[in-house]
Amino acid sequence: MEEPRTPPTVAEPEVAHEPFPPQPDQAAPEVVTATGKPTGAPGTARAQSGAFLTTSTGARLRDTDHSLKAGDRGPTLLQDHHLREKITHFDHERIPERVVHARGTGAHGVFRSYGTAAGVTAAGFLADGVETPVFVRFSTVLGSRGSADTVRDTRGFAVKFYTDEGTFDLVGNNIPVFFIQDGIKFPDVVHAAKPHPDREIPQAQSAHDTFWDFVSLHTEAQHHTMWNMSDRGIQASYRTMEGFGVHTFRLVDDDGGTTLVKFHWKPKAGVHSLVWEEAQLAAGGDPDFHRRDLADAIEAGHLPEWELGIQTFPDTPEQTFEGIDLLDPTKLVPEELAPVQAIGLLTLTANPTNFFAETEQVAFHVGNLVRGIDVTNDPLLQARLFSYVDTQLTRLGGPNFNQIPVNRAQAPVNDMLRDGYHQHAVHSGVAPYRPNSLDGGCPFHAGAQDRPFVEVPAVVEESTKVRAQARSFDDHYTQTRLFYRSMSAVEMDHIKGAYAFELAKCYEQAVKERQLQCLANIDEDLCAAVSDALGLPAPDPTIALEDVEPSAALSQVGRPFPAEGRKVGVVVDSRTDPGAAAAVVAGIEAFSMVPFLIAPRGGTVGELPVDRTYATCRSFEYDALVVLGAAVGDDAVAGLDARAGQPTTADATDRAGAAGASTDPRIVVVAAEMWRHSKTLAAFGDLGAAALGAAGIPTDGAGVVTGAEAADPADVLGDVTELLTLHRVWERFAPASA
Ligand code: HDE
Repeated sequence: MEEPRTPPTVAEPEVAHEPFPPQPDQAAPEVVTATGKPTGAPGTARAQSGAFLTTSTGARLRDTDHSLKAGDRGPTLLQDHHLREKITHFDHERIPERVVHARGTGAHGVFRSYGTAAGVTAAGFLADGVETPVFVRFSTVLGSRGSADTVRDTRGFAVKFYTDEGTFDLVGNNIPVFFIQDGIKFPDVVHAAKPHPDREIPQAQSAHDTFWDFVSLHTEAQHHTMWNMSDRGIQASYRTMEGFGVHTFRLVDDDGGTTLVKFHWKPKAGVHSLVWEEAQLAAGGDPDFHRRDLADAIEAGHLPEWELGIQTFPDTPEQTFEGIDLLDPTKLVPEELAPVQAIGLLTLTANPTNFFAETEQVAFHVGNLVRGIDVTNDPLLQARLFSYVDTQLTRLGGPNFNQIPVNRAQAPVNDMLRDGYHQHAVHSGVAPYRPNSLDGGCPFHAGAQDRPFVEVPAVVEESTKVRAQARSFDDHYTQTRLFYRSMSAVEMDHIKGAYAFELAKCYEQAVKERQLQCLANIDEDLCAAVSDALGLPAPDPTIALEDVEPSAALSQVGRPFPAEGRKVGVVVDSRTDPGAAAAVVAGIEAFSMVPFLIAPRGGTVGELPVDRTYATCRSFEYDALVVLGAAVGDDAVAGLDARAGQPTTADATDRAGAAGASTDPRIVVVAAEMWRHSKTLAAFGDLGAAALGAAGIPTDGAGVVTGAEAADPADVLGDVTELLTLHRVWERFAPASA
């Protein structure tokens, strides 16, 4: 039996006991056998047990700190089997990281179907009210496993539904279109986007020559690249990120009727991004920013939610909708033309118990389909159907990766696949072939009444074997322009800045000029702004620019979203009344947001634990900042904190404790950055206002809220909450494109 968790003690614990159970916010996949049979065992049944250190075969060990030697100063003996086992296992702890999407984070959850798709699909898990356990992995694409979370990149959004009719994986991204139209180019685009092969730089970013060389030569990549250069490339958190299945899929109903669909994930918390400077600061200040945010939110009970939605299209022989080729993965269908219909709710409910066992070893596959959901001929999807199984063979070391706990189906499995490395199933019977008589004919083919997976018969028209693609794939610019023209003025400015930054990081003049030509074919104003920033002439378009109807759904700005779960820093100093600090913290919690108490040094303020000190707080962590006072902390001057800029002039008598003491330079930096990043700021009393003033922030500025009494903070916090529903104080950006 596991021992209940007790708090750590300073002295080394000496009373032997069983391992602690996982933390309350953690879960593990249901314990099923390697062939999907429920065992009824608790989630910890797979964990280690016993109070004593053992070898991997269970022999108890007396000492693991000293190797076996010929005398205490002598050489180590080859016979030390414990040393050799320990070192050998350690030597092989790493497995190859994913060739793309190496950096990721995962969570367990549940998907509850609304039943609204039941008319178009036979999928059992999409029937009304059905609840299905899921595992979700979010990722960046380009960076190595240890790279920073907030780099400019596409994000993966992969969901494994453990349905009782087999596992369905929806392996999507946060951008609804892709770089390339044919999977055969995937190695090429990834080679171009990964670090240069000679020096292996830059890590986890697209701001380099090979990337821009590729996307300017393969102009089908321009649409996806435009999304990358927009705020979508630097999402604020995984919780506030949309997801897309990208390809068109085919839903099949019980009568064999088919509907083409595109899948969408819509975050309940809204769609929000960082600004570029925040992304850069976070990449250094907290490379785990998104990973931490997700895990903290789940632990705090602010469970992230997304609605799954579908856009539906008639399954016509042309497979187009309103002139848009549904098989071209570089095209989206504007929501104004085909609204997204909600079909269920995903809630992330628990963090993994062990990162490697679950998040690292999870293996998604676009071919993990269930009855009622099938693929189309999208040439990108077709290549993926091969790649995802193939890549696991080396990454997870053999063909039995679906027997790893997180990958096990939670439906009965009888697959006739046998043996191979790391076989966990103890197969009974002698006849893994069909038909057989020796095992009584088992396994049997499922009949129509047994709810089998159905490949809908589809006409393959008489055709010629060619290496080619449909002419309808040739327009690379109209939707790129559509996206750009759908942005708000501020978002357009961010896009211009992103292109200017990335291209300025390229060394090759030809690459910059070629990409400017692409921009000329997208939008004149965008091209002019980026050309100007690069000090290059703006080229003329080589094609006629189409008039496009902007799609409001593509912009992230303008719609209010709930403020629940947003993060609010609360700055106090040694003069702050602990009761007032407690009232503000409680008030933030009452608005369902997450307070971070920031004090000059660690410990407690009254009863409240300090979450961040002046030395550890950073602006990018908070959506809003509430200041009660920020007198210079004792350690600020002597340490000449690197964030302080100029050394403060405060002397010892002007430090914390003295009324009217100067403002701590670290809080000045935090507040000034948050002002620059158009975040909400609030101050209580003269001391709070003085601190904002020290950061050059006008207390009557847009998105600045002030109150007299921190002990009665409800009005101020109500205003802060209201402002946070729009995410940023957008009017503080002065858009050049207005
Ligand atoms: Fe992937 N992709 N991909 N991809 N992809 C992988 O599978 C591949 C594509 C996506 O969290 C790999 O297990 C090819 C589109 C996600 O574990 C690999 C092509 C979309 C993840 C692979 C694509 C994706 C992957 C690497 C072009 C969005 C992370 C390791 C034909 C719809 C899943 C692995 C996770 C991972 C191949 C294009 C999404 C090599 C060949 C389009 C979210 O199999």
